[in-house]
Amino acid sequence: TGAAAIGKQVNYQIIGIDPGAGIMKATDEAIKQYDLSDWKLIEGSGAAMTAMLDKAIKKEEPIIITGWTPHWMFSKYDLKFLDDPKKVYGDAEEIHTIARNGLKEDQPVAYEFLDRFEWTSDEMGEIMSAIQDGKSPEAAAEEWAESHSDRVNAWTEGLTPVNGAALKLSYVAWDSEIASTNLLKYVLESKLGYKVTALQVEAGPMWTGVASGDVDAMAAAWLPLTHADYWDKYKDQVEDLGANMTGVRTGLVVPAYVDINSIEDLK
Ligand code: PBE
Repeated sequence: TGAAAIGKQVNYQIIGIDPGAGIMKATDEAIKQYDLSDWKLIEGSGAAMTAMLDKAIKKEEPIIITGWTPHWMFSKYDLKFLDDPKKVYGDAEEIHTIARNGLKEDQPVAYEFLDRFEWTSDEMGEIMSAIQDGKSPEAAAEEWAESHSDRVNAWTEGLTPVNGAALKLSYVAWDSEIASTNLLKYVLESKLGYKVTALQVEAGPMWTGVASGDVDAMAAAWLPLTHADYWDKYKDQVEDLGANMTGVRTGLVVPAYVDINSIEDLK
């Protein structure tokens, strides 16, 4: 392989995910800024993308995907981000927790817990890998919470459980968000007395749900860049509870055996 050959080998296709994901908009922008007009971004889903990645790696074929960390694929496979000298995929991204306006007054216990919640990529990675190894998301979240009670206690300390109040969270079926949302649901239910509905939706409805007040909160806002469009549109109708994780990253990702190192090499 090599810079000149890679386009032909992968049919000038970048394997994307669901169209509402911020990484898809960023990749459209990368195609413009790096002058990659021969290239096509293929829509699909996180699950379809990882299935194609697995297939390519088994055959040692080249593939280019839209990828991000934290993600279990980086522990399962030897992968690399392509350099992004123009910083189209941003720099220091964070995952924020976003609440509906009024949650603080209506559900102060859930609000305080969500406000305190923050963890690390490695911690999220433990839940993601357990799910990848065949555990249900619910069981993986429970097992993590029960074996990290020091962490869970720090988020719930001093909060008085409620008596079965309903709470709605929204999320997208990205592996990272499946892990975080199931953990929040487990802690809210088992430690704080809520009855939680976790609504799996597309990225747009995830944001509009919280903005309209139909949904109480979500923990899947990638900022400042990845979800900048959504943030700009809804920032006055939601409350940002700050980062629940720092040092996250998005970009174009290839198996380590693919012989290019920069998005510029796709030209
Ligand atoms: N992601 C994972 C999302 C945010 C979480 C990077 C695929 C995106 O909107 O691109």
